Amino acid sequence: MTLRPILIHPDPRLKKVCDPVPEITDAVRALAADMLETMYDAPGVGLAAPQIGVMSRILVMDCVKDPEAPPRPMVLVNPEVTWASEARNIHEEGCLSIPDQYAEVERPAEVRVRWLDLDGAWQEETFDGLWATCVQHEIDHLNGRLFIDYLKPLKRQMITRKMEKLKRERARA
Ligand code: K1U
Ligand code: ZN
Repeated sequence: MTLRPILIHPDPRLKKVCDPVPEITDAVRALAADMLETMYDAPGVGLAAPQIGVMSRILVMDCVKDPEAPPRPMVLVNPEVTWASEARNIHEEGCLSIPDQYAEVERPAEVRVRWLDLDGAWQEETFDGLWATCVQHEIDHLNGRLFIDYLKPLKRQMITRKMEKLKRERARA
């Protein structure tokens, strides 16, 4: 398993729609293992393939909050939202590609999602709470959308400028 560098916004790869995965192969399983390792190391509760520069529809997440509870690493390939609740939820979001910036985003409180697992079998599950927020945030990444795209233009611009400065500083270091 390998830790992969996480792209920082702005980056054109974070704005692109990702390609469906045609087949579950050992390469897909190895990529998923790298993504989980990278997510836990960050640390984060989710990660989408384009955040490590891979333009494929794969996301990983683990939103178990209780440190005493066993982890629940999930890998979702070609995920699709099949149902979204009318009820909405406002949750504070962060993004590993936009470090140290947080904002409230309103989304459906519950979503049903269908995806391919690493055995090539279709799975379907309804998510709520942080799981629902996270899976929607990650599917947005697969469609080239970031949580700051939900914010007012001025706030989005302010965050983008901070990230440009961070990238310049990191490039100099
Ligand atoms: O996609 C990403 O950039 C990961 C992101 C997912 C996410 C977080 C919160 C709401 C929606 C989506 C993160 O994991 S940011 C880091 C974070 O939230 C966290 C880090 C350590 C412990 C708990 C949470
Ligand atoms: Zn993100």
